Amino acid sequence: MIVEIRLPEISENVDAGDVVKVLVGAGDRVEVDQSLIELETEKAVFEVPSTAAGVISEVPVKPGDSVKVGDVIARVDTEAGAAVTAKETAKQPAAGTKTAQDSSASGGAKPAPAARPPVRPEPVEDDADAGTEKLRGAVVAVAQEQGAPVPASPTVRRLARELGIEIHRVGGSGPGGRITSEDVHKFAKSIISGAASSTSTPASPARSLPDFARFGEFERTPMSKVRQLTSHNLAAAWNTIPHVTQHDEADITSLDAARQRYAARVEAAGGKLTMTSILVKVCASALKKFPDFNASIDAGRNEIIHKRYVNIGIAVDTDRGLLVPVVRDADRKNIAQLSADVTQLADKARHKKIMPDEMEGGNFTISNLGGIGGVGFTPIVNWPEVAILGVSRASMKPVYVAGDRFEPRLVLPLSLSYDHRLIDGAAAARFLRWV
Ligand code: CAO
Repeated sequence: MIVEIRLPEISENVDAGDVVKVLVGAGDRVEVDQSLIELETEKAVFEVPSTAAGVISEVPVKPGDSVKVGDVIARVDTEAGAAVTAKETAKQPAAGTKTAQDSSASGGAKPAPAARPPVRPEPVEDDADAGTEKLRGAVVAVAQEQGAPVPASPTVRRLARELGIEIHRVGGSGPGGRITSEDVHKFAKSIISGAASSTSTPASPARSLPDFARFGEFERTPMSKVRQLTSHNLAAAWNTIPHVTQHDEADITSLDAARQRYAARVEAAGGKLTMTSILVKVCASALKKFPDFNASIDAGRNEIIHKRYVNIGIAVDTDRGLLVPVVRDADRKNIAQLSADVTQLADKARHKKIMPDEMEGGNFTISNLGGIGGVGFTPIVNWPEVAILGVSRASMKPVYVAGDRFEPRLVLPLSLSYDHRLIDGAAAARFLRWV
């Protein structure tokens, strides 16, 4: 039986992407969950897994192709291999089975999300819809991590774009702060009447560039979608959040000795005991003690959202750029579990195995550049979070202890950037002293 693997729903506002790489070819044997293609959307780059096992009979896409939700990205012959463990959904109809999606596709229209569940050709062990949901939540999450998300439908976003309005600036009056067309129109009127400025905070102001050819040779390279989004979101965060960075130092001499003492034990549990994982533990406690750091601002409603869970994002340097996977429930895990989480998440991020939903829902971020070097930096708050801890390289320093004595101590530089709308300088200094 030939099973068509279609691009699952990705997220509310993302319905297409570009194929970056094709990871399988005709004749390859694939298992369920094995990656088929690498896809780049405007939110993230990730691998799309197979939902059926068997032998690839055809891959109708190639790098550079634009694919839409519902498009076939591979055909798998589930009978060509011995053990077949297909887990199919309406999105992968059995041969000869017509689904609502087929009909709409043959009519040239975009498959409607509503067509998702109706046909299950075979009993399923696992739920591929769950995978779809995972992917969908995930990409939304990446957007959130990177500062993009506003609750608005594509139509409302389009309207805002057409009117030249930065949608982040529009307050939502709908349920849960959702932005309606009326909100956008009201905002447009307030601009006309002078009550608000138009596009506000352009992420990348379109200033004309000099003619570089006058000065020497150069080449132009297209920005990847992830880089475009990172650029947009960091600029948006920088332009909308009043940032202050508090610097401090921590004497980690005894802590580092303990780290080395327990390293082997933690390694046996599957993780690497590093300053990052120790800081996740410390910051999880700090976030419980200082709840304003575990919060978000809902500017449209003049409310502060205090979260009762503690999820901490870890900035990971990858060859695709900066990714921020999230350690969940960091306050409920011991140091060995946290070390395993950090090791696994960083590894997945570097090897393109991280799913978008593993990068969503962070409340606070740690960015450790100490493995590379440096004495301090000013990280940008990862909206909608309100604080981020930058960590630089620990070094031996002469520290004054008592009398006329100085001792060589291992000192770790810490830089806490925070959203001054919610956090006052004194609170930041206390938080960092506590850490
Ligand atoms: N001071 C001194 N040494 C440090 C250190 C610090 N602050 N942090 C890490 N190190 C050391 C580690 O102990 C390790 O040493 P050994 O190899 O001798 O064991 C080495 O540097 C490499 O550490 P690591 O990178 O393997 O592990 P980690 O848990 O400390 O860091 C991660 C994990 C994912 C945070 C890191 O690899 C990374 O990607 N950092 C870059 C983050 C980034 O790009 N931030 C900028 C974002 S913009 O704000």
